[in-house]
Amino acid sequence: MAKTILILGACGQIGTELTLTLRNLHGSERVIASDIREGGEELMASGPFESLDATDPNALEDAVMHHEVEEVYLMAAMLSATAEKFPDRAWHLNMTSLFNVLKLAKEKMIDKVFWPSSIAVFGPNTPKDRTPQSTIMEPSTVYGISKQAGERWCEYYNRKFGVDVRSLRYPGLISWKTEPGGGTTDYAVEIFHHALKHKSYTSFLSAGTELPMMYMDDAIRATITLMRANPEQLQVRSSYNLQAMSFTPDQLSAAIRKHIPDFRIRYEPDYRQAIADSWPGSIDDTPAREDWGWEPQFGLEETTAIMLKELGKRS
Ligand code: AKB
Repeated sequence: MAKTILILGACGQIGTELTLTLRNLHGSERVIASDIREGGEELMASGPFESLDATDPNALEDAVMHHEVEEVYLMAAMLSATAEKFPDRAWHLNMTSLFNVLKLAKEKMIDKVFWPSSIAVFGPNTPKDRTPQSTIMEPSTVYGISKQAGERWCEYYNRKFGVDVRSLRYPGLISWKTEPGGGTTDYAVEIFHHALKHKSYTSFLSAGTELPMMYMDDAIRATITLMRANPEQLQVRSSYNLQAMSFTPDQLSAAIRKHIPDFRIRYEPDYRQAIADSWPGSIDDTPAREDWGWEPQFGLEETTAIMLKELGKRS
């Protein structure tokens, strides 16, 4: 029987596009989308959906057995800004779901796992420019602490029990199909919606806050390429650094002004500024390039043009 893939958190920003892409590659029936709530129209119409809470070990095991699942993509998570408001819930969701999946993999009920980490694993004492793969990591956010702990557990389960778990440290992700929710990098998506609707945006990060970012197509391609890589190629079993582009709100607004000349941006930094200030401005992703051939395809200009074009069709 051909393999079945289970996506946990399929209705979120990454989960939606990952599910659609995997369904194109493997066929709709082979990719089970699951989440605690239903997703957008395109996703729901594209193939099977199961209501599933990734923190419930019995429900997860039942789904894995029932669908004869071989690969799990665990995309359910509470992101940085929301996690600061609900630390207990964030820790519970981010860690319990990971343990549930790792345990099933340890018991050989699943062959392969993808788990997303983040640039949030780094902290204020980390070198900010071209942050290396291995460096000081003292995350100062609840989300970052959960991602750093998760990375340690992934590596542990791989080395100790041979679990084939693979991971990427995603930067801020920019997409038009599904909006992000609860992240510090969300401004870089919100700004496009506001630019088209109001020709103005009030940024919750200051003008000069540089952060690593990536267009969603690059993120999906990175994820699938990593999952297809020969296991012997993969030296990093915590999580790979990944870089595509870095920019500030000021630079992004200048790129938008090339398409909408009267677009205006104002700055009213809030509690998310401290989170952004604790993260790197750019990432050194040499191990990802050397081990499995990572190379980004979208920069700031291309991303801006696509976002305005695609969102413009809807407004
Ligand atoms: C967030 O802002 O919390 C996420 C992330 C960088 O992991 N987008």
